[in-house]
Amino acid sequence: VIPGWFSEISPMWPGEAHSLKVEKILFQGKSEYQSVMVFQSSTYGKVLILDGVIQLTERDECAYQEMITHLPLCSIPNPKKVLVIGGGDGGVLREVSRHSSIEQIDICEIDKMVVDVSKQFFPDIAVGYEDPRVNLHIGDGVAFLKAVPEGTYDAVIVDSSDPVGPAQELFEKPFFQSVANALRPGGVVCTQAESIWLHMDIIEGIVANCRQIFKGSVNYAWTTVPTYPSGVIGFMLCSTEGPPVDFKHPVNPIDANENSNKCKGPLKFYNSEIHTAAFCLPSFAKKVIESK
Ligand code: AAT
Repeated sequence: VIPGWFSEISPMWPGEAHSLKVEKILFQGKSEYQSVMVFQSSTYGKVLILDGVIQLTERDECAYQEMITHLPLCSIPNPKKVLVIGGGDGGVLREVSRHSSIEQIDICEIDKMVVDVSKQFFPDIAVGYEDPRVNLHIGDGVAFLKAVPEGTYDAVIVDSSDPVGPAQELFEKPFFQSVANALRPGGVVCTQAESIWLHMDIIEGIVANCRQIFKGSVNYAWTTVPTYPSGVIGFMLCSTEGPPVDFKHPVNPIDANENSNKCKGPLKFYNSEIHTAAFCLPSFAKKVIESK
């Protein structure tokens, strides 16, 4: 541990730890579920940490929040009802709200402290809560989904932390089954699905479960996020049986200018070219994911 630096040390990425220089610690707290910290870094803006793991930085959050949101929502025509699991910071809400077809945005975040801390320290991210279409539920995403009537949502976005701690069940088969039930025929899900450099074993398990549960398409995409472990993170994108979804060719493109306004600012990362490119996999990952 280097004095004055934050190092992200975890058994989930043994033998390596990305570090950021700390200018000032702004918040430290302990919720019912996890430890919560916010600090000002020298080069990535403010940083949100849960249980010692980086959830977002102001500088690179766009690469994650825009991709986890627009990969699913630009892949289907006219999305109207969306559910976000996790994502208490509000960044995914900010991105969902760029889509004018959306009528209802439900979010289920387990930890109210994440919501409060985001509103206090990350106004450009928590701006997502200002959209009147948003309904916030504080609770466990697993329980919330079990109670959702069949066929409710066009899209479910699972912006979850890593599978140790409160998010563990969000990576398990029964959870994916509840997601499938909550979606309309031809509805889509996009879940945080870890790094091809670090977690091929976890990804293999997710892909195997999803191929059994989602009878439409099952795809893996990825993006670069410099402050996430190994600098990349992936997404599992699946559709339920029904109108076919070709994730690689977005049918509902989002116009960067049309969707920028004073509060939200323009898209910084996502465009239709990077959408299609995100599904190209390195050979080692392609081999494992396509064989499942
Ligand atoms: N958008 C920032 C990135 C995140 S946040 C993940 C969120 O999921 C956290 O706010 C956490 O409190 C919430 N969460 C965890 N478990 C549950 C649950 N069971 N139900 C609802 N919400 C939950 C993800 C960062 C990825 C980090 C990669 N190393």
